[in-house]
Amino acid sequence: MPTAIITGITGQDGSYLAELLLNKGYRVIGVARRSSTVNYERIEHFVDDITVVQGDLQDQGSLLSLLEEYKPTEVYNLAAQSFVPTSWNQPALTGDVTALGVTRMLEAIRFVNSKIRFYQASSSEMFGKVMEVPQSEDTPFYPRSPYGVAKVYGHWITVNYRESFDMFATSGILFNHESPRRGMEFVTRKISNAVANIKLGKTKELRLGNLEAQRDWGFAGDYVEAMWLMLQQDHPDNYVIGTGETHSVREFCEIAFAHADLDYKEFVVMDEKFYRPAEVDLLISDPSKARMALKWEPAVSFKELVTMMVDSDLARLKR
Ligand code: NAP
Ligand code: G4F
Repeated sequence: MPTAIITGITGQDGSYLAELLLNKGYRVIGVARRSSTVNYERIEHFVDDITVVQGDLQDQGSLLSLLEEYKPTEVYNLAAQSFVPTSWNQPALTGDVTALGVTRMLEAIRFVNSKIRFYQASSSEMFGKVMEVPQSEDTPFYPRSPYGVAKVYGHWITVNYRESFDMFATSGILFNHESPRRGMEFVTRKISNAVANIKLGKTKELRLGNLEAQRDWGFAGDYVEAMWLMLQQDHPDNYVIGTGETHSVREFCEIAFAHADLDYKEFVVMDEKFYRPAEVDLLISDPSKARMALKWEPAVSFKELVTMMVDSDLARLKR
């Protein structure tokens, strides 16, 4: 039975990836950092089928112990300070977890067993002020937030350990992916949750920042399949994962509100508080390498994603 360690098990992607690996017959070890209250909402429906252990990307010793004890064949490093606006408020913490945390995990692998296959959760935020459209594995990076800068470090240290120590260290450059399990502060979930609240008469408005920002949004459940496929290849590499389509925040609002028979113009209020010091205006992927090499295709369309999220929040609030 192959064993996989997933950091960030309590997050959106950690929960979908664990489900995928369980279905494939893996023993799954999920790493969660210690907190005073347990936050297992996303994994509680299968928590008895995995082993959850304490560990923290800021603590080298905890990572070494984990690898020594559980002897994984694959490590998926999904843990990060992943919310872009917070990275301006806590830039040093973001660098410590999201950048240096990658080095700590790579060092742990190098010391314990350099044959362990490693996946790094890199991000389209690295493209930032985009140097070309669409963005591929060869597009130069121009990050626009401390988070993006930290992810560029995480990407290059992964490539560096691959080249320096011949390690199977792969970087997945994933464009935005969403789901009903997305954190409430990210724009897609903020919108779907607001639509459900407005529809049920619990709130009257939704305050948002830049409605013209464009993202290449896919479904998280499709994207974790790509992570797994990357670690099944003969050689480590870098892969861009996205849909190849882009949509604005405004379009997301239009579809989400219309799905609940509402007109977004009556409820959405623009609020400067949600504007960023520097914005990423346009992200759109060129996932042709993943299509060819991994035979990976997203299954859920943009419209299906939006309506799935609204339906899920409506059902949750009705319960
Ligand atoms: P998420 O829901 O925010 O989950 C992040 C996870 O990291 C949580 O489990 C969190 O634990 C954990 N974590 C934070 N700091 C930690 C630390 N010091 N030590 C150990 N664990 C820590 O993020 P996601 O959307 O699932 O994304 C997964 C990864 O993909 C992240 O690295 C993200 O930056 C990257 N990524 C995401 C997207 C996207 O669109 N979702 C796109 C590209 C790349 P708590 O629950 O305790 O906070
Ligand atoms: O949903 P967002 O906060 O996601 P963002 O910044 O693109 O980051 C997410 O995707 C990255 C991949 O590219 C990941 F690496 C990262 O970890 C995270 O998962 O914002 C999307 C867009 C931005 O342009 C933002 O300015 O929506 C715009 N926006 C407009 N109003 C808003 C709001 N974003 C948020 N969070 N809240 C608003 O009220």
